[in-house]
Amino acid sequence: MFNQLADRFDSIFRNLRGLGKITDSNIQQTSREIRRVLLEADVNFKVAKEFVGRVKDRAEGTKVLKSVKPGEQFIKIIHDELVTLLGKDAKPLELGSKKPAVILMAGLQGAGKTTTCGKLAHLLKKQKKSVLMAAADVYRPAAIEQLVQVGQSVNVPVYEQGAGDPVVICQSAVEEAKASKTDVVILDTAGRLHVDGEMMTEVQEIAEAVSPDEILFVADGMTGQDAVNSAEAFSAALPLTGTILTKLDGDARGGAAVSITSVTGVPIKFIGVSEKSDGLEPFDPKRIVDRILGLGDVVTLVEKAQSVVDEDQAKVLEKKLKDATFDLNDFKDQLKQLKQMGPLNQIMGMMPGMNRKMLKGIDLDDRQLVWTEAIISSMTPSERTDPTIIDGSRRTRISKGSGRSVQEINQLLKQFAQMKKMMKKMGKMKLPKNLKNQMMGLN
Ligand SMILES: Nc1nc2c(ncn2[C@@H]2O[C@H](COP(=O)(O)OP(=O)(O)OP(=O)(O)O)[C@@H](O)[C@H]2O)c(=O)[nH]1
Ligand SMILES: [Mg+2]
Repeated sequence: MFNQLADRFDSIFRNLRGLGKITDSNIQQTSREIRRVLLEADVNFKVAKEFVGRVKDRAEGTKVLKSVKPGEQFIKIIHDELVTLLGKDAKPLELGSKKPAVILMAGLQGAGKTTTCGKLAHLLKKQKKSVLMAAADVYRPAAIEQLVQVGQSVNVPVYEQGAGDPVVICQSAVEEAKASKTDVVILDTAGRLHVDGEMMTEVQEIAEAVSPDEILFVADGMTGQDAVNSAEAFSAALPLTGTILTKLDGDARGGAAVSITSVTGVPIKFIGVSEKSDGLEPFDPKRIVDRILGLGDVVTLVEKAQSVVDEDQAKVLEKKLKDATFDLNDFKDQLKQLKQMGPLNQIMGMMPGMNRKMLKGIDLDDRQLVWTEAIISSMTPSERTDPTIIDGSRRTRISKGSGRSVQEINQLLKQFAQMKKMMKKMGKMKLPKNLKNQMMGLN
């Protein structure tokens, strides 16, 4: 997600970091580059132009400051403006106090409404809320069946009347939820190929009939500017409370995500990042910008780390790191924990200071974790404790024992050395101690 934007900003920032002072000419040059990067990512033309204008104004206005490194100051300006562009603060669902809360989903055909109903239901259930979904897409024969299946996969009931009147179906679903004291009703409506009058009228009628707490516009993030255009049409017809951009796991260039809030004034509340029921992430502008700008999504990483790291084990590890007795046994354990956190590329990419370029040198094939375990298991205890004693003949023996090539064993030993180095480096980073420890899996 946003890989292209991330790579391009990475190179702009590399130039900026070296700047001893900010001059008119480097403001001009950087502005031109940013504009090009945004347009290439399919960001709305007007949005890109205004963005660059604001960055330029601020950069010119802060030329005199001497206390911060000029280049970094410039980077901070770009960072802040991008956060503002994406909506500044995370906007969670607002479900009000009445029961049931009603969520209406609207959007074009194939945008991901039905899938997203299931994802939202899954999320709400995790928050201990009871959920009912209603099948108000009565036009496509398979639509009801699809929602029923989605419901089964997340263990949420589906209200349906077959091919009835969508407005009546929604009203009845809300009544049913009221009777059964259900917390939230999610209404899955029909999509059309293009924004058309009839469809708008129907969804408006539904909105009037059930006065939803949330009217969420679901847009296919892969469609770039089209998503922005249809969002404009929908927000003119309905009092939208939020947007959900789907399919950002694909090769979406990010343009829709960057433009949609400022064009429509409607905040992005969630993004869809997989087809699965847990593939929905709250949209937090600050986090996304940190990801795009390669500053590392520390918060996400910390959360992931927290969910898998065993505390007692971590304490032992902390001591070992302090005493410099961290060895290949611990390395094996660490790799196991990394494996639990998700694909390695993704995890490493979230670490501050670890941009994609740095990762290119390191092989992050997930299968390698299994092989690595095999190699370490073929070592003697003293070899694991002190890998420096592993000479040529020991390497040959380990290779035979593990069924992996000597070259791979060399690579592993190199990787281990790299990891030790990385930990040392992280130890020196200027981050709050508890945060740093969490990133290193220490608490
Ligand atoms: N990769 C990926 N696929 C998604 C995501 N969200 C939805 N999809 C896929 O997009 C396709 C369409 O999704 P639906 O949920 O059926 O879309 P819809 O808006 O309900 O479509 P209609 O009911 O025809 O209007 C399905 O194949 C989904 O699996 C996502 O976040 N990532
Ligand atoms: Mg659908």
